Amino acid sequence: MKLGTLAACLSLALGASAFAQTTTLKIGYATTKESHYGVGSTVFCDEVEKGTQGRYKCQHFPNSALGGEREQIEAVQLGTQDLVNTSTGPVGNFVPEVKIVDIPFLFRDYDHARKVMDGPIGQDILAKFPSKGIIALAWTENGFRHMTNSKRDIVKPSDAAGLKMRTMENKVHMDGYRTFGILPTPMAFPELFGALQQGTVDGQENPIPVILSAKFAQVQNHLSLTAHVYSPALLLLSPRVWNKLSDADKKVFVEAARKAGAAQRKKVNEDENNGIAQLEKDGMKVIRKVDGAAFRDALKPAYAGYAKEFGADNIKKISDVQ
Ligand code: EAX
Repeated sequence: MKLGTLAACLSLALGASAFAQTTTLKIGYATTKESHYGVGSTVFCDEVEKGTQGRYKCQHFPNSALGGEREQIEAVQLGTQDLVNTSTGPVGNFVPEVKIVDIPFLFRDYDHARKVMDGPIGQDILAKFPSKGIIALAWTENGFRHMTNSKRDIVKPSDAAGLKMRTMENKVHMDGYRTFGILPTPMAFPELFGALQQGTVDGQENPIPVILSAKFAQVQNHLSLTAHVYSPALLLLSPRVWNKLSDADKKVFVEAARKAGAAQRKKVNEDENNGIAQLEKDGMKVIRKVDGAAFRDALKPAYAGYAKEFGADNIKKISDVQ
């Protein structure tokens, strides 16, 4: 064997191992590593590491360590952060096509919501991201949102009326919640616990997995299972990373994100099934029988606005999914 050939063989053999670089990706999310976001993110990272033979791995930044969701999305867009597993809360400000899935009482239940996200409507929304400088790998999940507060039981909208409630920085939510009589106060999630503790706001609304992992029972004693809006989530990747991936690696990332979404949804289910009893033990009074019809009824004026903004036919297309 000629020396040159030998060298070529050697570098080929070594190229896959010793000379292969490991890229560490920064992934951020709002809640703990044990929470639904942590579970989904861990599955994503494990699958990517396995599927790229260790060429890519992650460093986790749970508990909003890299900032609020809006800041993290901006960082992903800029490329200073690689990944964020985020609710859609602030996403509509970046990709307006997302806003339609933030409409209150749009989804009947988890089956309906997941079917829409996984079907053509949800997948078409994911396809809108690249033109805004963000890669949406897959839908994950935050869950149906419920109201908590420190003042009183909420059974119907008139009970919620006058309460100062922290909302996400999301106009679709705020427009809807105003019809319940709530005074919406938009705020980034990292500031929320302190605001509840200090009484800057009376209440907030979030899915059970967030209420649990953020330990809101320490600062809120009323929980109403209003399920007034589905809160989808997304695994977003910086184009700076995406554009460097081979086609095979791109497939690995997308497949890993789908598995992450499935695992995250499973954790949401578990928390919905077991978490409410836990919150009761932690001292919350739970209102299970909420007057859903009254909330839907109150929302009607907001729906007129939604129909104007998003098209009544587009909303109907989502409601009609069986
Ligand atoms: O994504 O901001 C919120 O209330 C979100 O639901 C939470 O941070 C998880």
